[in-house]
Amino acid sequence: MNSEQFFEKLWLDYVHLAPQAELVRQLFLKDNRKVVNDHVAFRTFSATPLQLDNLVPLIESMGYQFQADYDFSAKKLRACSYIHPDPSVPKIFCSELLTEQLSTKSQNIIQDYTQQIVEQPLSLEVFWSGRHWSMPSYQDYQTLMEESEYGAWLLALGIRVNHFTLSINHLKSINSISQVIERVKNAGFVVNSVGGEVKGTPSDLLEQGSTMADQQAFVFADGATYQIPTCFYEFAKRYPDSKGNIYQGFVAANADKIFESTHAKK
Ligand code: OOG
Ligand code: NI
Repeated sequence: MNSEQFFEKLWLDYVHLAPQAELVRQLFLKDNRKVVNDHVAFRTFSATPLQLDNLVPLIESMGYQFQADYDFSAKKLRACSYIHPDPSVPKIFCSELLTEQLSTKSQNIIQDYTQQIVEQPLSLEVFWSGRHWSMPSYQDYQTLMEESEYGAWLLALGIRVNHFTLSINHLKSINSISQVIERVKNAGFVVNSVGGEVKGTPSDLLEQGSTMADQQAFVFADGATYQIPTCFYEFAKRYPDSKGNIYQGFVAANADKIFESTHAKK
């Protein structure tokens, strides 16, 4: 599978869960020939057959190279980013919930489901495979949510892209992130305002913003249906470093807030 086919599969899975993504893309297709994506992101559970270290060889099999790792100790997450030698191929940001750091109660909930994962050789299809366990009960989802919104999201949604990221650098008619966010808000989408709508500054070499995730109805194990956050769209503008090279990395302080795009709207 080439990277174009890979990202097509990801996009189809993603827009199915977040119809807003196609609408947001259309907002920028009006006056741009195409919308280029900067990166996508995945989430997983540590200490399972789907742990980050087991996904890395698949990412590397597509030609990606390790870029950096990140720690989010308050959220009990770690993450790695990967960059492709072809600059037109989106970067990949992959995080995992450090389940061993959670309370016994949360660990037991996660274990009840992740023990259903069938251990098998992984292929690229894992990145749109969703849950490898039964739909949780709403009570387990909510109990886990109290300690980790990320954990609850992952328990309900499974392994799949949680956002694509529009590259503002590649837009023809708009070049500031605030203009991008205005257009998105004017079209009626809710924007993540954690720490301000724009995360990062030109001196961080990366400015980012995002929508709040779409909500979709899921039938929980107990038969009840609830609307829960699914996936969101991000916007990124990169700046050149002192040598004139456009910064390609991530900024942990920004990422920490972007994670909250799948939190329940307060
Ligand atoms: C990833 C959040 C971080 C970024 O660009 O810094 C991120 C996630 O929500 O899984 O996307
Ligand atoms: Ni992102």
